[in-house]
Amino acid sequence: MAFAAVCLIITLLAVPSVYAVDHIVGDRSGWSRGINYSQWASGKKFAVGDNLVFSYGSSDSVDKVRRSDYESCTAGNALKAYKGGNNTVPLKSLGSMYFICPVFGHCVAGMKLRIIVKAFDPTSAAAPSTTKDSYNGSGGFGNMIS
Ligand SMILES: [Cu+2]
Repeated sequence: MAFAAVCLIITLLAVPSVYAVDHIVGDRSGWSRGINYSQWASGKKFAVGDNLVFSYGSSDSVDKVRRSDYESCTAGNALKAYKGGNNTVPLKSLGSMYFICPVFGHCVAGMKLRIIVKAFDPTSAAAPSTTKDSYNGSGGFGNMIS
């Protein structure tokens, strides 16, 4: 009984790391001008334990900033500055995070990103709907479990 409880706890603790996601900012386009990062972020779920991965060229960088600096594209007050072309930013806490490229003119050209980090949700992460859907057309197995 106690052993089963320990196993359950270990499983629950292990789940978030298994499903932690590396979000490649901009996907194949990376961190660059002319991309709508609001649109990129809008279809995604950002959870505590995930990472943001910024990939960019030598003329760019990444600043984590306050909301007001994100909205006004004001560089120079970075909460944290990332350089080098490849940065992994762990999402450690709930709430909004704001990033801009501090190079003059780049933020207004689109290099600004806001994400909202939410609590890890095992039901959404562990049950990709496409897997479930694929059973539905093959003999009603999907109907039995739903
Ligand atoms: Cu830039």
